[in-house]
Amino acid sequence: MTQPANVDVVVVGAGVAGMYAVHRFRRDGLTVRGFEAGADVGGTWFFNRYPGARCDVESVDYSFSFSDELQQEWDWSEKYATQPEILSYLNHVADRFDLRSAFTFDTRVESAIFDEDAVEWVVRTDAGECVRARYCVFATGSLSAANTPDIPGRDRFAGRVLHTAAWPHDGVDFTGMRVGVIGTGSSGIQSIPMIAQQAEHLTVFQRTANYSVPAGNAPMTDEHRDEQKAEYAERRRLSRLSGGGSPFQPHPHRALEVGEEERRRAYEERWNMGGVLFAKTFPDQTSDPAANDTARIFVEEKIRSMVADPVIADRLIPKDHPIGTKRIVTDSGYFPTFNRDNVTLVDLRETPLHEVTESGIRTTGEHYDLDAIVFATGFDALTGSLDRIDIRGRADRTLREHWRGGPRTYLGLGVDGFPNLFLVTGPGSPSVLANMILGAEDHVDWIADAIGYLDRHGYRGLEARTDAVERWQAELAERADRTLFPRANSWYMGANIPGKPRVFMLFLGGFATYREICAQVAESDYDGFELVDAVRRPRP
Ligand code: NA7
Repeated sequence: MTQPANVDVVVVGAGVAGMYAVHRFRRDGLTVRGFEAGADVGGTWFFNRYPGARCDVESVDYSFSFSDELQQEWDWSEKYATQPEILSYLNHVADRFDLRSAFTFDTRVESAIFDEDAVEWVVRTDAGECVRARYCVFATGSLSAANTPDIPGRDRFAGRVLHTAAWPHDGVDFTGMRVGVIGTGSSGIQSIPMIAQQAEHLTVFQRTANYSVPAGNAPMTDEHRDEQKAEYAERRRLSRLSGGGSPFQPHPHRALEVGEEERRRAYEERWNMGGVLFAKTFPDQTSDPAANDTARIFVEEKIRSMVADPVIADRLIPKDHPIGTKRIVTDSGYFPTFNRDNVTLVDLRETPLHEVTESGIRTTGEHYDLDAIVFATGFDALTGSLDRIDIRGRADRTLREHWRGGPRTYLGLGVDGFPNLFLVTGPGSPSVLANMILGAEDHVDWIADAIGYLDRHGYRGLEARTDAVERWQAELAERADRTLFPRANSWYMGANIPGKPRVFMLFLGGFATYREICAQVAESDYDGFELVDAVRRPRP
């Protein structure tokens, strides 16, 4: 079927955000075209198929809330869903709401250029198609532009080279192979135990040790599932009142307001709940260095108890960032993996990476013979996927140029000089610091409501005002400066990509506060946005 070349909205990306965007815009009677580089829906979950890939938010929370029928009919099999299960869920959603018909797959958007006279976005793809739209919504994901570091000799290696974020669809059999994994973020830490079980030998190249908490994963019993489904509405309500978009609140007291025994009990409880939630045991854990230290000491003890060799344990204990200021990884058997005879840990702080050779990796210490190298080296987060598209706003100004000093947004939703362009869960929003599905739903709903408002009032669009962007950027910085987050060389800070401006890119005030701010802006007739009016005079 021929797709229209003129629509109300173009949606870029068919991950969770783009999928919901198509659904919601269509429901509002808007015409939509979607473009997706992958061959099907799923975004992150389509590409990141490495062994052990799993969400670090409980499956029951990391799922769409917009349809209660969908919530009730889908059965999660585990507390934390694996990548294949999440992808089959997203496929189910795509089928159920006929989302694929709006998307053109295997197609990258190459440019999006604002036509000031027509007040339209002109979107061009790598297939040579050109579509005009009143609004352009970038649902391009926070972690979708994979980062492969430029290690000398990278292309010389004769064995297999893999990146966790572009994993082959038919899987990889490491049996009998000597495998090297570079990187110990979530992707490395999740895949290392699985690869170790299969490979003849695994060498882990660690630049920065990372905090990781066992998932405490478990199969979902029928009884537990029924209970969760019966309480879904309440669970969602609590999630929306929380800091992280899941129905959990930190301890009511600050870490040092309680005695040693209570503090230990609280940490133990969170440790047993599993995963990333450990970072929010106490409300001041990532803002007060003394509180942070109590969490650090607790986790260090845990790591030492899991790793037999004290020298290896010491290498695995992070030294250079406060706990929680890089995302705590949710793992399945990571630390005990280093007790295996077929696993070697190479600390790149002691012996830095020197080069990739035809037959392996050479550090300043020695050469490691390898049959496969796995890059688990992360992403050009938050801005990378947008940077790769030629986006031009008023006066032909590129977004790349506009963001040269770091991303600048209003609410993480709009950009000054780029009318009718919306970002979903991008820089300036809580993004990955909160439940990404609920966050994406909120953003899409906010955008759809805004379009509805503009249409009802005869406006042709809206544009973030520069003063509002500056106020928002100042607010992000002030909130970050009250915490320990800027101390870490994290991807939140852009610190993992050489040359990227060092700016804390996210809103740290929590999910509930952020939702409230966005709602207030909408209620105040989009305060901070200029309304573009072809029919009436501009708003004073
Ligand atoms: P991350 O968390 O960015 O981890 C990437 C890892 O790769 C990290 O350990 C990096 O070390 C390491 N890395 C990156 N470049 C190099 C070079 N040049 N040499 C050695 N090691 C390197 O990405 P993930 O994919 O694991 O996880 C991203 C998010 O996805 C995660 O937080 C969850 O939200 C889901 P570094 O720490 O920079 O020293």
